[in-house]
Amino acid sequence: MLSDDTLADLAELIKTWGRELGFQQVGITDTHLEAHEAHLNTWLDKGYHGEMGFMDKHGTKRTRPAELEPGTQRVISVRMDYLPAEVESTKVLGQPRRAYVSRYALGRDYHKLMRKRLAQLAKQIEHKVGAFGYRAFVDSAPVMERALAQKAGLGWFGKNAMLLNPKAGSLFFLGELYTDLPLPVDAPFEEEHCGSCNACRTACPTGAIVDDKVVDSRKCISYLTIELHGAIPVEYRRAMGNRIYGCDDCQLVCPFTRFTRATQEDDFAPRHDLDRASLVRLFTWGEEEFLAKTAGSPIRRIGYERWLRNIAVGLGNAPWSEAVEAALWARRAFPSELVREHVAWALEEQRFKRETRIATAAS
Ligand code: B12
Ligand code: SF4
Ligand code: SF4
Repeated sequence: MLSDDTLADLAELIKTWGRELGFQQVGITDTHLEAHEAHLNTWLDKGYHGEMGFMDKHGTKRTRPAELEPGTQRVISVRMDYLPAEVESTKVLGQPRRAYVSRYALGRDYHKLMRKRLAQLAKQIEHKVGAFGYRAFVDSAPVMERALAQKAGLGWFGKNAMLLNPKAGSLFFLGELYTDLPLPVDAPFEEEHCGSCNACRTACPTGAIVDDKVVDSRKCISYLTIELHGAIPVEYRRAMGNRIYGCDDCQLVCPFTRFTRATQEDDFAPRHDLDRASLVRLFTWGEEEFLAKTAGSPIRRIGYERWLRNIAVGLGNAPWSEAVEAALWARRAFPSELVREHVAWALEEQRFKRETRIATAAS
């Protein structure tokens, strides 16, 4: 049994070690998530999780940490900034011939990197107090990451549902170490700084923020481009613009995003010009090239078929050009029906723009 003084000293050390390991903030909380359990159930009952079966298949494990990892008494919550310093500006969003890849997905996958750091943190704790129970999580298990982070004092829930910190915005990942050590807890982050601002809700291209802090995934471009396996509903295709993997709009317009600090992780630096590449160039990648260039990247999980599906939508939304039409034509007989259908839609959009151009020039 560790004394209260030892646990208090350990909590301080954990925060120091966490920062040394590259986490910008570390907080500690208990496992009580009753209010969030009710909120999550309402969200699921409304079907806002869409096809993400993993969100409702674990019963109460998601909201009761000790059911997921027996013996858990506390959660150490961490956050890590991900915006690369050397990134082409987000003006790419306004350049419809280029592809917009969400800023979190430009470099190496964060899951492994953060879990490894959390494991290092656990080893340091073990070195100090001996064997103890723990398990590390980053986005991969039934864990209420934002709720735990808010309770651990890392930030508040913005109207865009993001966990926001007044000094750092929201462009950071969350991770956790569940532990059986009865560490002293931090004060939750109670203040909400959104005030009368509504910029994220107004800016969302598909109206996915259906209420303050509530996102209907089925309308969210992040879900449509990453989680959805089948066809992207036609009603959202134009609104997707050139966003081919994820979406950052509700964060980019947020006044707190100006406080974002560049990541310290070289691994998050953009690979293969993903922060500036043209849609046509990415659409010409063959499957082997796709697999080689997305090795170790979060993009890989959507696979080649959905990669082409997403870019086809972007090409349909691009201004007309011979190069765009030619790239689409080259894939019109692609073996996958999913890809063919999106290519056909995009060709129709391009044809319409070409004919409108000709008609305008003639009048
Ligand atoms: C499912 C999921 C999605 C879904 C649904 C998103 C959503 N808003 O629920 C989709 C695919 C749409 C998505 C998109 C994105 N995601 Co996501 N996603 C998750 C995941 C796996 C679960 C989230 C979840 O539990 N949702 C259910 C809702 C109900 O819970 P919640 O989002 O935590 O919402 C809290 C608030 O709504 C608040 N709240 C609001 N109203 C009320 C009312 C009451 C009464 C109470 C008590 C609470 C409350 O409490 C909720 C918790 O209870 C987490 C990882 C994890 N395991 O937690 C990552 C996570 C939330 N995603 C993340 C990211 C980065 C994104 C994207 C930015 C990616 C991108 N650029 O494309 C977008 C942002 C979209 C957005 N505005 O939310 C990060 C967020 C980091 C941060 N700073 O907040 C996480 C934490 C992953 C990680 N480890 O870093 N995501
Ligand atoms: S990520 Fe994009 S589509 Fe999803 S809620 Fe935010 S702005 Fe809307
Ligand atoms: S854009 Fe405004 S309302 Fe939305 S999360 Fe940021 S501060 Fe809050």
